[in-house]
Amino acid sequence: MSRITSAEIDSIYDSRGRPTVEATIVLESGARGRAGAPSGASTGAHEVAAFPPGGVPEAIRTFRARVAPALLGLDAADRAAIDGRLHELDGTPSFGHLGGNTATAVSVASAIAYAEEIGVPLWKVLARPHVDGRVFPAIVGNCLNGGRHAIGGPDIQEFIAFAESARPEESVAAAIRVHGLIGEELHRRFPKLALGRGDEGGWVAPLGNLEAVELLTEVCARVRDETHLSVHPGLDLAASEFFVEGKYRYKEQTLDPAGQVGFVEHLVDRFGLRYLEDPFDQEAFDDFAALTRSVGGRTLVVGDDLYVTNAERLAQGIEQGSSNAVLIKVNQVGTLTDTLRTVDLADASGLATVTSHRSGEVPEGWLAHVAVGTAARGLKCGVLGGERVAKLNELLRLGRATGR
Ligand code: 2PG
Ligand code: MG
Repeated sequence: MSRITSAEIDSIYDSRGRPTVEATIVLESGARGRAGAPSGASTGAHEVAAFPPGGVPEAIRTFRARVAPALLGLDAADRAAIDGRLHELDGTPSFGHLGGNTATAVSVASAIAYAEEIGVPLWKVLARPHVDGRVFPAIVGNCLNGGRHAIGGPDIQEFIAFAESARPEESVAAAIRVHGLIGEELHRRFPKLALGRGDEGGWVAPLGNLEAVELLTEVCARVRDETHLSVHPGLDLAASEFFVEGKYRYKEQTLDPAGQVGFVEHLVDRFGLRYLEDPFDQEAFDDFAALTRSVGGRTLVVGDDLYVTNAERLAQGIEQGSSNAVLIKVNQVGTLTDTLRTVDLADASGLATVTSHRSGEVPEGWLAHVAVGTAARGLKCGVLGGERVAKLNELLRLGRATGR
């Protein structure tokens, strides 16, 4: 038995310089796992709370007083027992007492410790029954930032290169190439401007929404020609962020929900988008369904704030036909057990899963193992910045381990 002999939590910083937590779990054998939890900016209304009301200090106090003693002696092989204990100790539906980030850090650190103890890579410990670790996700690489992740950029939050290859070396290189060429093009267009990068390492430039999609689309076509890979444009609109009093309020236009459906359909047709995340408000299951009916055969329609990795919300989306894909973020729902339950439901219903980072990240690579262990259709982890590259590099290592 892989008994937990020590459980600790401490404060670290995320890539935005905000405090978060990391957990260290040690087993009887001496095997140890450490994991930090990320934080979002455009958080969904139905996500679990990242921290209790008193923030990281309260999360740490509560952990030391009540959680650590209750984890000692548990078997790290029994994920359900560890994650179940976290829920019991929390006692709220939203990790309001312990904090979802504590739950994520402990859940992941325990899995890492167990993987080390039995001498296998983390992805194998997480692997769903049908997964052999040889299917690699497309890179969902955020190249231009807007919305809450950028100051002075477009309203749309993320302009994404969706790069596919059976070999991660190729898909990662293609996404990085798109990012680099967009930078070159921006320098050419704005020679006097000091360009910046947003929270997720994508460029920030004074572009309108359509100008930005146009630029992304041109560059994806260039990289497609160069590499002969499938490299297509995608967007995360994070539309809940600019849905105010029943209308989608862009700088250039204001649309009612029917207008927004039409606008997004137009974007898919005009730019050949292959990836479309959160094009509507987080409660708009019906509008998602209308869009999935019309363009779902040509593009991934992905629910992020809509589902918040929550199996009950996903079940509603499946019933209504709201999307053909779901974004998977561990700390939206708390534990790996909750996360994998949502993945299993998506798999059973034929929906694609896309494993995702948060805008405030930690420089760790475990997310790549979640993607490979669940045979995710995509890994959304940004393109540049140490905390993003950590995940891409880990994916490369996993690819090399299988000869890809
Ligand atoms: C999103 C994410 C990550 P945040 O909306 O998909 O890109 O942003 O972590 O701020 O919720
Ligand atoms: Mg999103």
